[in-house]
Amino acid sequence: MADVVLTVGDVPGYVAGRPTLRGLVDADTLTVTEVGDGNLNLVFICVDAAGRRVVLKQALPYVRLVGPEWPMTELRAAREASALTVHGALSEHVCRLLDFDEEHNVLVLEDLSDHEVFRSRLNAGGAHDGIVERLSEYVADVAFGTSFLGLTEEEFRLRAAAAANPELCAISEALVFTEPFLGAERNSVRPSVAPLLAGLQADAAWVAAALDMKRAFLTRQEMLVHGDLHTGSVFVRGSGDGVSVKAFDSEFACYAPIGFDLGMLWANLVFAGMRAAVLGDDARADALFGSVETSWRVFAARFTAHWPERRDPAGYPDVFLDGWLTGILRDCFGFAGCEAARRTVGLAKVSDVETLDDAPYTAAASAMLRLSRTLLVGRAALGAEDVAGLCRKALGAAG
Ligand code: SR1
Ligand code: MG
Repeated sequence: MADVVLTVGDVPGYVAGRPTLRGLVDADTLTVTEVGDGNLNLVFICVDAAGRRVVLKQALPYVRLVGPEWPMTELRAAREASALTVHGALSEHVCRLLDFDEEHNVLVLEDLSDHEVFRSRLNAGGAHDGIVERLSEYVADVAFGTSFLGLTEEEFRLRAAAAANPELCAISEALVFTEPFLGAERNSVRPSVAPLLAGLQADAAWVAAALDMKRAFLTRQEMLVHGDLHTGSVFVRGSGDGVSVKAFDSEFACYAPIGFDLGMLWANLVFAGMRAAVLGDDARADALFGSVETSWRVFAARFTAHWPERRDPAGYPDVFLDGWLTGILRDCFGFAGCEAARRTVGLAKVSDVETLDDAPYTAAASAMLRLSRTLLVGRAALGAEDVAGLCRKALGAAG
């Protein structure tokens, strides 16, 4: 069955032939639905007559969003399985991996059908309290646990080398750090935003700052990042104290700067805030803009709580932590600035803004581009408490 791409009809036979899946679901009574709406993979939800459920995710040999003309290694399934295992050991806020079939690049995952995708909830105006906090704890736990101070130095180097993910990182290098800034055929914005984009692409400070973040992404290995921690990569159920939060889709995982995941998340929270703002819900917009400051506060507190666990306490006195956190925050802003631009301009956009009518689209997309410049160029001088005001300023600025 090597090189087989599963279809809905194949799945019961596949499950029946896999001893590791016995007891999870009954292959003879399985109802299978393909639900993959992401950019890369096939995803099957499987339910048996007793109501037991699992999810199968298969990596295709190409990028689904584009088609077979963009081949892509199926090894990404193994890399995702590995990241889910490492992250799952460090945090409860991770989708559980039940089985991995290396031969066919199939992950078997816990079914989270009683959850919803965070972005879908945000677009519908739903609650976000408690979610940003848990995600920020997840990033802090994984950041410290996979860092050079959470592991021995030798283990750190071995883990970083084993997590190399060059093909998927090449997607990020192109789509997150290069194309929005230097221009590419795959870019697009509506005509109302084109002059602003052209002006930015002619702005050497903006372009150079993005390329500096690309250099950081390529050359600085600090933690095993999720690699694509936008609001479409998070399942949520409930809110506040009773919330369940599960990050999924970690096929872009690699060793990269700690600020990468938080920066991605922050930009996507701001996209949701911009949507609320241009639809006239100012209180919701301000709460979402303010969630960036909350995220930093929770992350920094949690990361600091891990500090006493570090290997070699004498070698790294407390003053080191202060400098490390300062650098992480600066990176967060830089990566958020890249994500703000690339999800507005590049191949993989966000429904928060793309589903808007022209007038609100223009306001939100323009604001994200202006904010991108502020975050990237000004990143060394910003504090997390500045972000909400900067979002408002980006919305208010004309032209
Ligand atoms: C070709 S894949 C496009 C994007 O989808 C994923 O979610 C990543 O964000 C990637 O950049
Ligand atoms: Mg994804």
